[in-house]
Amino acid sequence: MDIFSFLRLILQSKLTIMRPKYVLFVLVALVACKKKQSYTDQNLVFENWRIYKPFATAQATVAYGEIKNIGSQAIKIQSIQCNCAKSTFFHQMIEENGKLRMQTWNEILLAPSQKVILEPGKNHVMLFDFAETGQGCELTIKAEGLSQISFKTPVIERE
Ligand SMILES: [Cu+2]
Repeated sequence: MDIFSFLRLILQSKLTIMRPKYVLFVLVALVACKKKQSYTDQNLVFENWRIYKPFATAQATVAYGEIKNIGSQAIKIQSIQCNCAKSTFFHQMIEENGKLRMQTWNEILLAPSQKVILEPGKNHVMLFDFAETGQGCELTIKAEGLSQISFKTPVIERE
């Protein structure tokens, strides 16, 4: 069933009072499903990863996304690399004397079902000497006891 016949079905349904809310809910859900990319490898799920292009004068930039452990054992993530950057680090925002500063996160320990979220203004991936290769950019994650994980990551223009 395509989106339009699905919407028509809802509009023709007898849920008269709920109808506008329901249609809106379905539309929001459809948009959300389309937007969220996901990559799974060896009990790790990577969702919504994206790299931002550096600002014109800068060579350092950031990437954000989520990592979830869907296995039954803890996973220790040891490093992240990017084929489009000379060096890449997980950075944690920590508060010190009332000031926020970045600190390298040497390892991320994820308990079963635990998720780490890297997002603007908070924890992030820092990419130094970023340059696109024309082949696209990939992030590569190393975790203890797992084989290396790589996935293509979209590069987004700054607004
Ligand atoms: Cu940073």
